[in-house]
Amino acid sequence: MSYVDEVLAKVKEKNASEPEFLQAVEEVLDSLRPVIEANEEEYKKQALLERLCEPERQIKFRVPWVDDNGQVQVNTGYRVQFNSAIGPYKGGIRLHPSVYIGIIKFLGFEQIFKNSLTGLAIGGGKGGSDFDPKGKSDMEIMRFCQSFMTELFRHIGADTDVPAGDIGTGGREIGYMFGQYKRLRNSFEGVLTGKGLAFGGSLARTEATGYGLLYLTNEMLKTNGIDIAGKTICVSGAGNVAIYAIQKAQQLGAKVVTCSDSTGWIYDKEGIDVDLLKEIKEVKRARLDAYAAARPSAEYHDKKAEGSNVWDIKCDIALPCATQNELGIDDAKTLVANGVTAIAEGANMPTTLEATEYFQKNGVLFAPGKAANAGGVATSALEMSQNSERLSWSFEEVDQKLEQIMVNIFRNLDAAAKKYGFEGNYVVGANIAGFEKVAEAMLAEGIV
Ligand code: NDP
Ligand code: 2IT
Repeated sequence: MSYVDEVLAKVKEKNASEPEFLQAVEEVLDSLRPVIEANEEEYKKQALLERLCEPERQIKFRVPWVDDNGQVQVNTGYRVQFNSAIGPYKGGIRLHPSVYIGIIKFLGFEQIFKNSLTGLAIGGGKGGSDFDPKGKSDMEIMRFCQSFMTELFRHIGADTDVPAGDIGTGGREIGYMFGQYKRLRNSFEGVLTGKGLAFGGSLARTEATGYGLLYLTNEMLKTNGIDIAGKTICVSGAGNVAIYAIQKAQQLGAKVVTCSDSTGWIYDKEGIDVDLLKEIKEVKRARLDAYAAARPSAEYHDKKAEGSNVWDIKCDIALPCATQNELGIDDAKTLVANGVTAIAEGANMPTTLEATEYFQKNGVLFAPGKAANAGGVATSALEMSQNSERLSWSFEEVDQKLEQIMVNIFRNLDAAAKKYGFEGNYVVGANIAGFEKVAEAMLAEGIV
């Protein structure tokens, strides 16, 4: 049995109840075969892959808080500090009822390679809670965030571990968490990213993941002789990533005709009105049916009632920007039958392994999330740089750096794929390009 298969078998046995983590590990280790085989003896002796798949530290804690009726509620908090070989742990905090250790581990594992791909000095981590922010008042959100930070603060720091946003955690939540951290530590430091502009946040961080997704997609298309202008795009999600992906796609001359949330989706034949979408999602925090009610060109579809989703709409480019495993094999078949030419993942692991393989077999360009959505964490690292030098850069300066980082990521993964004989396989390219620096650092730092 090869070293990769040996480790895969061990990881499966040890983490049998964590399917999302196993899915992420399987994709990465499978891609790494050519690199591992070239160094098999040394990597095996050093147990490099076993160490890579075992988090350096996992923290699980109680988060008690009081709701508006005076009732005490209890949630579970997590922080997985996965790998610090190339920099302090860095990664978001997810607040969603589906959160359990397997979700945080899959996200933390992906983050190791994503952060390495940015070319910046950030290690991999992720955190979260099974808390559901939907329907909660501002004060309930604040009390939850304060209680969450009352435990988390002792494990993080500007040079140790720097959390940020993810599903359910945006500017409001980061503000409350930052305030509580500062109070507990009596220290004003860059311990979180995605902060408000008044207290150390970076211009363009809000837009960064969505904009970065389009910068990388555009570079992938250009490399393959395709012009994004005039193309029809389907986006899923209606959160931070989706909104700014739609905005940048439109700036590049494409037409985005869909978006979705957990209950339903919109088909707008005239193209999504981003200002209206922002008003509904960022200001009113309402459901998407409000979008259709305000826009005659839009149709609202109820996901459960119809069993349909955005992937049923014919498009040239599909950008899944909601959540893991939201695009399965049936969706992939529909998209291919409708002539899709490119997929780029704004979300983390939104495409199942089977669907990914189907796209690749059918010649569809496929940019994996750890490369395509790295603009968010890259700009978080730029926020850390600004905090360290106590300066703020202009929007244009941050945006230009972001674009350059995304173009470099694409060129690096394209080159890595070619170097190992997998030209055009951007999944293999991204995993190898992300792995190389982490492996070099882990070997140089000894058995730790
Ligand atoms: P938001 O919370 O802002 O938005 C998430 C969107 O996805 C919402 O429209 C939400 O609908 C929908 N969604 C969430 N969970 C589910 C679910 N289980 N089923 C169906 N729809 C769902 O999160 P982000 O936009 O920040 O994150 C979206 C994705 O991008 C995630 O995979 C995240 O990990 C990834 N990502 C985020 C980055 C960032 O900087 N924020 C950076 C890199 C990746 P509803 O409102 O109804 O719940
Ligand atoms: O998945 C991700 O890369 C994020 N949620 C952003 C992490 C960060 O530290 O900005």
